[in-house]
Amino acid sequence: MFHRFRFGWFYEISGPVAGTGSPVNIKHRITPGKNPYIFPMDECPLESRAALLESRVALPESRVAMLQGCAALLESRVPVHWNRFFIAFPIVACLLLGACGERENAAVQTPAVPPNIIYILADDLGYGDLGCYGQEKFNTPNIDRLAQEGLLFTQHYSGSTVCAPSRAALLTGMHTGHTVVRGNREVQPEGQHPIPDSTYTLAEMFRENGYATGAFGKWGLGYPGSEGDPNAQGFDTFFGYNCQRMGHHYYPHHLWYNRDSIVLEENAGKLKGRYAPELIHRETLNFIEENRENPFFLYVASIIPHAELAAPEETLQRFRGRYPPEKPYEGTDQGPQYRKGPYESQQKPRAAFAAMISILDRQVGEIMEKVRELGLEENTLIVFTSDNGPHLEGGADPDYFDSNGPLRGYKRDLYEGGIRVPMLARWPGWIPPGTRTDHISAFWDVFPTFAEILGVAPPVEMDGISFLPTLLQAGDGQEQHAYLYWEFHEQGGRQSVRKADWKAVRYEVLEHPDGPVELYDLSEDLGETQNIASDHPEVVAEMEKILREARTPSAEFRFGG
Ligand SMILES: [Ca+2]
Ligand SMILES: [Ca+2]
Repeated sequence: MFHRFRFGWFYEISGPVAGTGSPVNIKHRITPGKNPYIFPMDECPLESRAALLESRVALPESRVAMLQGCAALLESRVPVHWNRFFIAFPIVACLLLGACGERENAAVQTPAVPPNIIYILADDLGYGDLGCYGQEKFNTPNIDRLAQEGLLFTQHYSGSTVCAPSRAALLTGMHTGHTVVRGNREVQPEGQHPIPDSTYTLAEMFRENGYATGAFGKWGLGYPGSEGDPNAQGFDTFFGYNCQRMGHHYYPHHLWYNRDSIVLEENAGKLKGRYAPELIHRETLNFIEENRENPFFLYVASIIPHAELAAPEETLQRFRGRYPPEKPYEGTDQGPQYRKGPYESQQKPRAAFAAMISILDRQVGEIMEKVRELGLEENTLIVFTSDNGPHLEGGADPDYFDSNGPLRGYKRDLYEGGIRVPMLARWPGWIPPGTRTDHISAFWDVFPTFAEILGVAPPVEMDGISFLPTLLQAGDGQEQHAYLYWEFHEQGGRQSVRKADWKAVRYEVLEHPDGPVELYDLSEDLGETQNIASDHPEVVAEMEKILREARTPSAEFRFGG
């Protein structure tokens, strides 16, 4: 007789193993949802000697009973295999009983112990800005190591071509035709338009499943204290810039720790004593350290390499003179707007850009090292990506660095260069090292992917499709998108759709909602150089239909009045 339990909490049990007297001390994180733990409770005496030592919450009766059963089971087993038993049993039971939930793809196995997830998001890092994606003017050895030890995506897309909507797509699992925040919308004096309380976020899912949740870096989805601020949307801990406009400044006058404004005296006035990315990074490492014993979701939203282009002198000097001729950038170095949005001057923008990426690369290396040092490597999925294509601001010279690689366009474009981004995923033992995939995926797929890893079904409908089968290289179980859709409300309004290898782009949407559509065949023309719309009227008609139907109207972000 089998009993089934569904839960998701961390606990620790210890006690002597029956027949041997050897002590066991087991830290075990119960997998929630999909992989139900099934124990032959009838065989387990409830008066187990094992004790529940630690739990993150007060456990209901049923869970205590389960834990006792679980501990009793331990006592009745040969000690050496207990860990294998715990890892293998749920998967086997899941397959035997068809208990993997409603997912069609029941073949994908996930670990019994829920992994930590570290999602590192660079800001405006282009498809060509990493060594493993072809960058030749500077090196990114640590980030490249994620590729060597994991999986490289060649066709991953950001949520949008600018910050806020891209992150909204990430955190809601919805593309910009459905998600609430579809553009950068400022709120004065500090912050952006909030995602509503009713929005179910990725962080809320993790928290509901017993994870510690931390966001470090740049937020941009709700001004401090609003219903959209990180603490209101599922993050236990936030440290960094609430406001993405304030994130233009690498020596800010203050940062936010949850809802407290932290004044940085070292940066008072025009002082540059504290480079914020380093301060935020230190807190990021602390978060990993503090949560070593329990599952955590860590969202590292770096502000690098977004403008302003600024790096501490000791790093900058390593790159100074390497990229002549430098064209100095003249910014705002005083006055009422100083450090309130406009970028500061930079004499060596190319060197500064390369220096900043070297800082990001080192920080990624230190995160990997921290995970290794704490023995969490095999139980931690690390994802690295960027929120949109390379920018042209603050003196940046993306053509010089070939920051968009073979793609057309930059940040704010809906050509590939604005939205196709690097993505790397490392998870030792689960993701085969040194692999690549051409699977077409986007930010709104991340939520359902992580949900599948947790074995839960989020309570809201999403546009995303889990790419877990691709991550685990689980045969042909990967479902494909019918299409991907983006809309962008600045610069006259823009829309685009990708369907298989077809790419349609429409600009000037605000003035001409039914204006002409450009059509490209990415299999032949990755750089989107030949508009072949006139050769394929039937494809154009199909794409126009998608551009009409992929979106719901938004009061905040309108097209065509
Ligand atoms: Ca960005
Ligand atoms: Ca919410």
